[in-house]
Amino acid sequence: MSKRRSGENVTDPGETHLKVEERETHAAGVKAVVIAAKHALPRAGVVRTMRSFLKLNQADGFDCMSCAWPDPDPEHRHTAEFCENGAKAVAEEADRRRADPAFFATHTIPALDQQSEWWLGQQGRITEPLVRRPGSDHYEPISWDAAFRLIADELKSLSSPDEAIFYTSGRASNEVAFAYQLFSRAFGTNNLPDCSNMCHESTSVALAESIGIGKASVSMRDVYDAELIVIAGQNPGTNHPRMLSALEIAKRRGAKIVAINPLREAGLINFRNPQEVKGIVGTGVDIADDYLQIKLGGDLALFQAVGSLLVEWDALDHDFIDTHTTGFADWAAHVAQVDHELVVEATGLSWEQITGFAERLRASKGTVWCWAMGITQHRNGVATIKEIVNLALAHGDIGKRGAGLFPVRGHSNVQGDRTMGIWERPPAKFLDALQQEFDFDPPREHGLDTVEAIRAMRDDKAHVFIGLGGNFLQAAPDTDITSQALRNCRLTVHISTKLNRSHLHTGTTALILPTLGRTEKDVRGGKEQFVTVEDSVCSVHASRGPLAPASTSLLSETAIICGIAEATLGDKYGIRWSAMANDYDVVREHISRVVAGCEDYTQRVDRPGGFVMPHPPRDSRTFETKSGLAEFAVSPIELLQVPKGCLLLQTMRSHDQFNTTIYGLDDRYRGIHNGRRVVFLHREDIAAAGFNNGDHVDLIGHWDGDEIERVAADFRIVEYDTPRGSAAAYYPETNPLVPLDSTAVGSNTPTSKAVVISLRPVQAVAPVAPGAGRPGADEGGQDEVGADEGHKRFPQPEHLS
Ligand SMILES: Nc1nc2c(c(=O)[nH]1)N[C@H]1C(S)=C(S)[C@@H](COP(=O)(O)OP(=O)(O)OC[C@H]3O[C@@H](n4cnc5c(=O)[nH]c(N)nc54)[C@H](O)[C@@H]3O)O[C@H]1N2
Ligand SMILES: Nc1nc2c(c(=O)[nH]1)N[C@H]1C(S)=C(S)[C@@H](COP(=O)(O)OP(=O)(O)OC[C@H]3O[C@@H](n4cnc5c(=O)[nH]c(N)nc54)[C@H](O)[C@@H]3O)O[C@H]1N2
Ligand code: SF4
Ligand SMILES: [Mo]
Repeated sequence: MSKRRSGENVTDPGETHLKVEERETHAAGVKAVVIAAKHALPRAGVVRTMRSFLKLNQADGFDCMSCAWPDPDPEHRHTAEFCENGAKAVAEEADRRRADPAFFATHTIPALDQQSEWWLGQQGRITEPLVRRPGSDHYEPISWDAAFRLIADELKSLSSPDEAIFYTSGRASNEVAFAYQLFSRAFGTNNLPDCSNMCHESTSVALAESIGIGKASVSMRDVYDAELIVIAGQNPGTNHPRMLSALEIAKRRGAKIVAINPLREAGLINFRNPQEVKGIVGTGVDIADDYLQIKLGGDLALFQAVGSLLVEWDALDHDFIDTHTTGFADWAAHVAQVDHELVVEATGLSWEQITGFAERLRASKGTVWCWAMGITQHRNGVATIKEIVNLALAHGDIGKRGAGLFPVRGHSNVQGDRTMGIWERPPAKFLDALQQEFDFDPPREHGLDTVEAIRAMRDDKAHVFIGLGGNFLQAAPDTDITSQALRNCRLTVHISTKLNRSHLHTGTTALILPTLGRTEKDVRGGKEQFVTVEDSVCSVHASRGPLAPASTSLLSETAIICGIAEATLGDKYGIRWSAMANDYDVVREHISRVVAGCEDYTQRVDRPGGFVMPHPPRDSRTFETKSGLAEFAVSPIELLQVPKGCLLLQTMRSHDQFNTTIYGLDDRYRGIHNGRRVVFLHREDIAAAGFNNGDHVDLIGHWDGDEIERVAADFRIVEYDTPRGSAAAYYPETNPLVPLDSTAVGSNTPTSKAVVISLRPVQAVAPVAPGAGRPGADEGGQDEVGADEGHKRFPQPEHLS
């Protein structure tokens, strides 16, 4: 087996011609439209492209499966109500290419594992259920019935239901999510980890404790009407592109915007709306009025400093504080003690910048707070979000027009999946309702989250892994450990649309169950079915795919889950699995009786625009917390101790990817073309480490919790406008560096935005383990030989915490 390093990835044609240009200072514009068409037409063809684009995000069409940004009201929608990245997501799914059984007969699993993640996705839609039998190095076709029986047999052979893991990625519809959690609990476990554990879990935990519900307290109207919008740790130009249209409206109505981000992201600088003449011929609209280029992980300190000023100036909503909150006095006393020097050191901002931000808050009568992964994926993520809540409470910015908390969710239905019970720590009320409806005792003990599930599989405590969508191996931290964990299983099952690396690091037996996507017509029981989803502002609506399925053998996700459940449980508890599989109204009837806020679900979701879930703080300023009031929280500021010679690395998305799905090799807003293995660094950090712009380096991860040397090999240095000490590179190539045990306090979310690394010259010989993003990731295949060789213990820098 060759020992090619992953930086020399011969399968990505452009990668060897990596080009670094000036970064762009505006987002979207005409280029976005051209690029959307360039992606869609060759993959999906003209007819499928037109047919799908005309139905994308329309009231009678399908919900964009990319991000969870909400749609405008039905009467305010354009004919083209989508963005460049929504178009790329549709094109990726509407792909005319096919990874059929002949493809899998030609390519062995080890050979496929030598290809890049991008290449795997380019092989097209999977058309038939496939099995990898013990000892085989091929996937081969299997019938649906045989696949369901195989899963049932493995599940029934476990000594405890808790030895099974039921993972969910946030694209799953409400219907399948409900059926899946029902199956897991009827089987006997709450082991329902999901992508949320790696994503907005810090938000869910912090908001539940502070305001009694883990969701956004705003509507789109609030965004339009805000006087001030704070956008912290979010890159909407790439990850929620239509948010820019909403910001444009708010700006034209006079809103001010403060961006808090280590990087000057194009979408936060200027936006040219391709749907308006002004956006095509004009200079667009400037987005951020103030841009605070904060150091990684400095937000908690910043928000506490701002809090101290609001208290000092008495810029407070005393009515709101007195009527609706508790803990104000303790918080005010705490922030009054904030150490200015510590704040300046933690944030890298000047006191003037911090005061300027506080003045904007003081002046604003309605502030909307937006945040995403730059806040949640830190050790102090939960505390930071509670600090955002503190500021909103101090200013009475909850349950008021033009104001509120707006965690902008990632996957299009990640929020809905939680509402439907995909949660390893389900609330007792939910389980009570489930018990009432189905007449069985659901397990009450908490299940495993993503990080705990990896440990359980690694340590031989869990033996079956089922993934409802997603790409667990590449999304999870510590790629090598996750690979080992999956390989330890007796059975791994992936319900997927397209090939990804999780299919290639298999248990003893493995299944790929191909499914219909959102773009596709779903006919069951002679009736065209629809599914439902919930967006970031709690709006629930229907989605109907317009295209013919990629293969006649595909089943919908709901049919697959009900099929597995029926094979495993038969008619235990009298749950009518086939009735649910054949008519999703049956699932919705159950939902309407089990999920609070979903009464009369079937009728209400099928109206144009659907309905909005209840949210007590937003609707009536009521707070279902322990105290019955909104709770101020007191959190100490912990300075991240980065050892000398080390940097903090954030792992983020390029403009040409959706999570682990790589659409292409460009990140044009950041000036990167034809490659992904780049590390963005401050000029002085490059020099201090003894390198030059353009040099190639290995990234070495440091974590003193264990003995592994973590390496991501061969990254090109790109000098970039980022604060000193704060580096950036793309996920998932850098996931081998993210330590499994380094997680946010309170939410257990991997700290993907604060990985301690150092740089070293690219080493000529680096024996490698399989797993994308690893040194030689795309090359190791299933060659176990390389797995541990050469992983010498790297001397741990002092004071590493
Ligand atoms: N096209 C596209 N759309 C997507 C996705 C995708 O991959 N592609 N993924 C979807 C998913 S699942 C999610 S969760 C969202 C993710 O959406 P984002 O959260 O926007 O995603 P990231 O690329 O991780 O970007 C994090 C941003 O936070 C900044 N940041 C990092 N650390 C810090 C910090 O310490 N403080 C502050 N203030 N800022 C920081 C980074 O510079 C970057 O701008 O997008 C969703 N939408
Ligand atoms: N280092 C680092 N790691 C991260 C992050 C980070 O910022 N940095 N972000 C984290 C975040 S926010 C998230 S949400 C997770 C994402 O983790 P996941 O949700 O597990 O990963 P995705 O890449 O979104 O999943 C892509 C796969 O989903 C399958 N798929 C696509 N459409 C469908 C469908 O309609 N149905 C089914 N059944 N399958 C489908 C395809 O096979 C595709 O390969 O990653 C996390 N990991
Ligand atoms: S903003 Fe998000 S949901 Fe809307 S079209 Fe773009 S990718 Fe799709
Ligand atoms: Mo996410």
